[in-house]
Amino acid sequence: MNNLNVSIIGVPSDYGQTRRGVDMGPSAIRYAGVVQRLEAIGHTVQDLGDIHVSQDHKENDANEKLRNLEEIVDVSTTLANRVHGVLEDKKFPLVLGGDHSIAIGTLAGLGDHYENLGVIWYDAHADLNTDETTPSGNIHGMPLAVSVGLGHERLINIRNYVPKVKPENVIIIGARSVDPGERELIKEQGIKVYTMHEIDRLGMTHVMEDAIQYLKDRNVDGLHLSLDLDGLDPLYTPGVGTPVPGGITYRESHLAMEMLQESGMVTSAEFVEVNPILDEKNQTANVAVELIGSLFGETLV
Ligand code: B3U
Ligand code: MN
Ligand code: MN
Repeated sequence: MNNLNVSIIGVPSDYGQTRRGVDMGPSAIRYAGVVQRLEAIGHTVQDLGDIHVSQDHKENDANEKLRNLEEIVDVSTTLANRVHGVLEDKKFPLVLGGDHSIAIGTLAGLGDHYENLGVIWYDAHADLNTDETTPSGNIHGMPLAVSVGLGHERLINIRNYVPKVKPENVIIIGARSVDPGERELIKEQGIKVYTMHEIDRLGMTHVMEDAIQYLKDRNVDGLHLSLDLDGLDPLYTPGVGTPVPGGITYRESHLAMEMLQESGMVTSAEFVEVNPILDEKNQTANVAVELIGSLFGETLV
């Protein structure tokens, strides 16, 4: 494969949900050897360190439908500008979370670099809530809605353009916990979803072949992978805030990463929701690094 210049950005933010610990995700993934893993494949890696995230945790949750809105707007703006800078330097952005609310910033940094960005959202959840539909007020349940231009105006306007990605260029893989408002949005916005039903019925090979062909037919000129570790079954990735049983297996996930690698289409990626406090001996961060290996072209023989 082509050797890439990969720039790693850590985002130690847990403001998108209420369980502490996911802010330590970037450290856990580094400790699991992400830099060495990429270098062993032959890539050149620059770790840009973590972006600044205030650790104040003021009790300013007066807005129960959008917890920690101010902090998340701050983190997203900083991250978006950092990601944009990495693309301008012609490097591959690899973002390490943090909870999934950080995708608001990642996608805000990516979207205006491409004419027609595609997104694969690998997740047990659809992350398509808005402040009107959210059952929890947790912004980590909203980043995909925000990125297609739906939700609070402070969130959708990061870097001053809307939307970051067209809904018809988004594919969700692994969904098995979808709220009623999200279901409506999926239909209304024409978002493509492979739930666990399709993965079981068709097999991961078929799902990924279809997904890749769909994005090719749409002529995407960039492809972002947003991988929430809760997309996998909690057997393999127990260290996540909202585990949902009946998930994607370890092997299916490796296959999916390998097929994305083979497609040659992926131009940026993020791995989110690793919570070392809830984890077993850093297992979830280790799986993240193994999947990163497959995504970036590690081969066995
Ligand atoms: N859909 C629910 C739960 C949830 C979303 N993302 C995660 N959990 N990780 C919500 O709160 O929006
Ligand atoms: Mn998610
Ligand atoms: Mn999730």
